[in-house]
Amino acid sequence: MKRTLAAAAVLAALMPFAAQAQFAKPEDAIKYRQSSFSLLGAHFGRIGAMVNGRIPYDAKIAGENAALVATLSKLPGAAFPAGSEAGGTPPTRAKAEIWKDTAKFQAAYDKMVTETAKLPAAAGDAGTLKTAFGAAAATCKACHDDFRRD
Ligand code: ASC
Repeated sequence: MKRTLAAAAVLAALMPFAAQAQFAKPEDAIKYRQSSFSLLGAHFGRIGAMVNGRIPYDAKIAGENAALVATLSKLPGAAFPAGSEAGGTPPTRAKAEIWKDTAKFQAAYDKMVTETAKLPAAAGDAGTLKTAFGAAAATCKACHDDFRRD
């Protein structure tokens, strides 16, 4: 058991980009990324509601949601293995461009991770949070425009 764990730790350290190996089937990857985007959107949306005045600003709640967003943003990126594009089941809005221009997709994704990572530090001040939220939302939109079907 101990040896298995040690071997797993070594493998994990050596293969930081092997996360997609966790998906036995394309549909598992699709479900994983859709679930993580759904949670990401839910917590990002709570910050959005605050900075857009739909609910009162609360630094503690903003901070909690920002921390979740910063963590959740890191999840879906590893869940776009080849073969998980649209056309199979479950339905996905992922465009073929993701696999045609992987570098562009990765760069757009990385921008989102970078901007959402700034939210926790920004959450303590309503004005700062609004600016950081806007920058992060722009990275969401950029990726949706290029890589997600309507
Ligand atoms: C959100 C959310 C997104 C982004 C995007 C920004 O609140 O869930 O996906 O903002 O709509 O344009």
